[in-house]
Amino acid sequence: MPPTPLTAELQALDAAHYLHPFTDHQALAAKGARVITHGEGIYVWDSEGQRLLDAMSGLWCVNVGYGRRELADAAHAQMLKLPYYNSFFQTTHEPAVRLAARLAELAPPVAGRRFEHVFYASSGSEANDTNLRLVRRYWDLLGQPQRKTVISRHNAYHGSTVAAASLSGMGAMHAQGDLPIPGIVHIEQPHMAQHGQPGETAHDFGLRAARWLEAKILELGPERVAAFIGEPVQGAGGVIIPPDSYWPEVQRIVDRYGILLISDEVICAFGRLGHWFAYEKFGMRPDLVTFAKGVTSGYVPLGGTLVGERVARVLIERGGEFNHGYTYSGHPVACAVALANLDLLEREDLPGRVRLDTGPYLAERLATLEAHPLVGRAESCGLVAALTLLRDKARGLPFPKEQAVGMVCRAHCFGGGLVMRAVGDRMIIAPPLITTRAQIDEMLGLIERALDATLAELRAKGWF
Ligand code: PXG
Repeated sequence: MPPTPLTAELQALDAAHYLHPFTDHQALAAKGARVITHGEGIYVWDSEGQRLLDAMSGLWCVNVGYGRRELADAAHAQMLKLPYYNSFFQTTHEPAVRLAARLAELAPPVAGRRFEHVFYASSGSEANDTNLRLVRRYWDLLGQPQRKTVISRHNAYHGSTVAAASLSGMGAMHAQGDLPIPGIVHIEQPHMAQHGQPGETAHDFGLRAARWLEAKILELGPERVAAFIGEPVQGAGGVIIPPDSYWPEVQRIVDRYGILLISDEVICAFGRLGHWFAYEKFGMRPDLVTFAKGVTSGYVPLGGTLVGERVARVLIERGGEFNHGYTYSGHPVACAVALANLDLLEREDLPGRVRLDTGPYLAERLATLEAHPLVGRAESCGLVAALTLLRDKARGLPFPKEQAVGMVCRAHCFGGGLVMRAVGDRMIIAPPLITTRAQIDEMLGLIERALDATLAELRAKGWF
């Protein structure tokens, strides 16, 4: 069927004028982008009238689901009252202040100390740029300016600005633009399927992976290392869930060498893993916590950093002016929407629901998919999950890369009314936190159908 006139018009204008993020523009123009028109609950609709169950919460962010009037009302009221004002020149405004105080209250204390301060940005990338500035400023103020290097991990995702892309461990990003910038180095990720040894337990692998950090610190010289940054669970890298032993051992190592720890919780915070903040779940004691996405459920852009007292005290008491900030730091509309969003998360106890009910239920249901001929492993943590597609489960053999089997499966997901993401051959979901058990069943049904269709296609091609 030819597309509707609206679809055709928007696709033509899109191809003519809109450079999409992370997109092969020529290939997309030839195909035509799917036009999403509206959303409600855990579903979105496209301009051809197809309903899609959005198992990716937009881009890991629509935690409270689509169509929440409370968030629209908060934005509307704030826009009429004070749509914009800055906090650069000794002024402030109520939404930014209230949100900072609210986040300070929500964030669990580490080692008996609360996170008392917040620095605002408008995205996760900007917040991680702020983090790089903050950690270097911190060590300068302590008279250790040689402590500049930040250690990150291969296959990490920390954003797409020059600093954030450098902190990220994505080779394809680094290859475009001469990255990483100096002073950012990477160690291997705690990905057992990739780096585990035969017979090694998950516990032992977690310890060994954490000790790659210690080896790197010793190689660089501890006096040159400013911070270590990591996502508690890697998201964009394919939902890499570290063994329980990993973060406590990382914590021991950063403590031993006095290095700052940055927990990048852009995906993991605000209930995604069943907690307000993921550092609580993993036994981390971070100095800085990056947030974005779920803080507003993506309704408006907002990001920032929770700044622990270790850094905040030095910055405040010794720092004088910190020459850093954004026009939209603490944007009043974004902060007002965040406050309304936190109200919803709290009122509906979405973190608790994920931790005690829907997270365990999803894990239980996903485990049944391990019986499917294509699914090697099903892994989940709260409401993020990954299914690894394998050519030969018994021998743990992957498909050849050039067959792009994840993309084959992804196409069947979309065709069947399900948004699921492919990272290589790992099929990823991160559904809205309002997803009910019945909707998890519905989602699993759609996943199973997509897997069956993928299997049929692979068999027809002689690839399975
Ligand atoms: N840190 C983490 C852990 C993220 O997941 C960012 C920082 C950057 O946030 P901004 O707001 O600048 O995009 C992210 C973003 C994907 C995908 O393909 C993931 C993200 C962004 C775009 C695509 O999974 N995460």
